[in-house]
Amino acid sequence: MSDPTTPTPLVPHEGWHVMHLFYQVDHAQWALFSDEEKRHAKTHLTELVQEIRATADTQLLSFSIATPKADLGFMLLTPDLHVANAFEKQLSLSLGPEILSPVYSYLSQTESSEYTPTREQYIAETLVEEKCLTAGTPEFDAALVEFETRMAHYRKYRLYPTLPDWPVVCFYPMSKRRSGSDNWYALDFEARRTLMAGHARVGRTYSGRILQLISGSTGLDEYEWGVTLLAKDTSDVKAIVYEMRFDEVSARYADFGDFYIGMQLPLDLLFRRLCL
Ligand code: 76R
Repeated sequence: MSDPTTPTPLVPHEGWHVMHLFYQVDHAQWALFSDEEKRHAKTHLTELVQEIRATADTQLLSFSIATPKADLGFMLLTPDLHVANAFEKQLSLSLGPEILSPVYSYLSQTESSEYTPTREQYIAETLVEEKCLTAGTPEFDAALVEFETRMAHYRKYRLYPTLPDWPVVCFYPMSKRRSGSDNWYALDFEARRTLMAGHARVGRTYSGRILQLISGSTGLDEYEWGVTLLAKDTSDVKAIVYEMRFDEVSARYADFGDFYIGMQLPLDLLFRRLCL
């Protein structure tokens, strides 16, 4: 028998739900609070954040947003959409009614890529054609083991990432274009795979400087993917987005939404930054 007070979990068959939440602080309402009420509100939000971070398979990044597009941002990753939804409603109300107003939000899911090279492709295209290795040699076998290990790690990261506390968080939504001769969805799989290999080649040159999480949102939100880039230096964000614009996948086929730049901060610093 299902319990009517606890809905059946809405957990994707693979991956997690991802919510990006951006709020503005209503300082006029906040100013009406007594010092005691302000302290109480901040303690309440702090406890809620601790509760969310203590939930299994759940991550919550908190950041201050640069420019008045928004003040405060959260990125929530958790398997069950009911849990994400409950936390999101609680976060919105956490400082008291009318203090945090949502200005932008985005719902997506972690996903594995349909363009990940298969073992057969890697053998034929990389080991044999590119590296001229012969099957059965120790070099060939070592390269294959390295590939399998890297892929296992990669598949796990795309679906179940652990996001680091790198200070810069860049978020923007994007779609692949469907316009006249620039229709990504009218290309056959091999053409898309070749183009995506070029995209990944550019991306890999930012290894160690940019950590990207591409979460899928087709049918879930306005665009088709949420792009989250973590960095230690804003110049790397600027450089990768610029360089990718020249890559055919972005130059011909990408449409973008609004960009948000946040700085991850622990809550006490975040409260001070937001003048709360
Ligand atoms: O994930 C991987 O490392 C495998 C290769 C790869 C895929 C499949 C990859 C690599 N990406 C993939 C998929 Mn990407 N990516 C973006 C953007 O601003 C822009 O122009 C585009 C936004 C950036 C900055 C970026 C960075 N990527 C995708 C998809 C899904 C496409 C689909 O399924 O049709 C999108 C929308 C997308 C967009 N990408 C990388 C990067 C970086 C830095 C890498 C290298 C990661 C690494 O190997 O270290």
